[in-house]
Amino acid sequence: MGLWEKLKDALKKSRDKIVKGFKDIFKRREYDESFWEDLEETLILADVGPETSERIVSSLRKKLKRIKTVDELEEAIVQELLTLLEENKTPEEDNPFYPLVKPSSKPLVVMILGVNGTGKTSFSVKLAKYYKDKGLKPIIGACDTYRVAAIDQLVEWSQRVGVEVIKQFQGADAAAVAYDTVNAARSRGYDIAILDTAGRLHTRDELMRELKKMDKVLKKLDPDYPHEKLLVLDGTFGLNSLKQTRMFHQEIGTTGIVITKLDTSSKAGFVLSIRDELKVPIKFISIGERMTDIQPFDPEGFIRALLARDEVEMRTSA
Ligand SMILES: Nc1nc2c(ncn2[C@@H]2O[C@H](COP(=O)(O)OP(=O)(O)OP(=O)(O)O)[C@@H](O)[C@H]2O)c(=O)[nH]1
Ligand SMILES: [Mg+2]
Repeated sequence: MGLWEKLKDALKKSRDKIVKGFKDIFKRREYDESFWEDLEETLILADVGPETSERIVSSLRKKLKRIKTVDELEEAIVQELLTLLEENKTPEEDNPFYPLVKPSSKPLVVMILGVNGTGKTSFSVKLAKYYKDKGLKPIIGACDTYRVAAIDQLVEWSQRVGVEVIKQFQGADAAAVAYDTVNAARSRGYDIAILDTAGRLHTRDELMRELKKMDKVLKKLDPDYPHEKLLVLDGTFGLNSLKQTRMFHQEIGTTGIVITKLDTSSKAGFVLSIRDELKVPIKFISIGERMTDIQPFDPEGFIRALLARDEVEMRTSA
């Protein structure tokens, strides 16, 4: 299966929800008030969020005078949604780390953040495998020292894809593990250091303190560290992720978003709101449990896969 088929397959649940509403809308002959209401409702039902949905609809209304056919309408919707996801449209040819930034010197230091269970550890390993397959040398730091099983789980998954892990004992200082990992990466010529962090400590404040400390300790090695702070969001939560997103964004800062579990989510529409809300680019999506199930986020592919109507449906509705 190619990337496009895999993506289309993964977004099936979300697509079913959104396309059902669109099918009725596309049959309309008149763009009257109820048409716009139904379009807005379809977007809201697909978890796009009320504010973003309203913005999309009001912008489309202004442009509609020029739309004559259903195909034109559909294309206008695609274009409208794309403007919301403007960032990282074209791969940068000279950046082997794309869609992450290219560091001025090796290694690229990446902190993986997010609340518990969103998929941070599996994403860390998937990311390492992704770059390893591209010929780069990744190393992972086991900075979730809080849970007993966390280190073992990371080590086991990493062994499966042949990536080295830097670890200490359970209860060790997470910032010290981060420091060790990046130091090892520097002295041994690794291209990318991925730091898997805890999603939960005794309290939320403690978690934020730990992550801030890690950030500070890394900056002592190099003020540019960490180059990326990727916030991992569970795609099955949909709009409910917004609150935690804001919290991490305000307290720690984020350079990019990762959305996981899109294969089991029916709420992929929330991706549009997240981008609209935070103005932070979505960099990767995860669409399955296998270690190869990640893709750099491609806005156009994503929108088209989300809205794709089957050939048969297109013919019968025409
Ligand atoms: N279907 C599916 N499952 C996923 C995906 N990403 C992660 N998972 C599963 O989600 C569960 C939690 O993943 P972890 O990587 O352990 O999440 P975490 O954020 O590290 O969790 P904590 O360390 O407890 O905070 C695991 O069973 C993963 O296999 C995905 O894209 N699709
Ligand atoms: Mg974990």
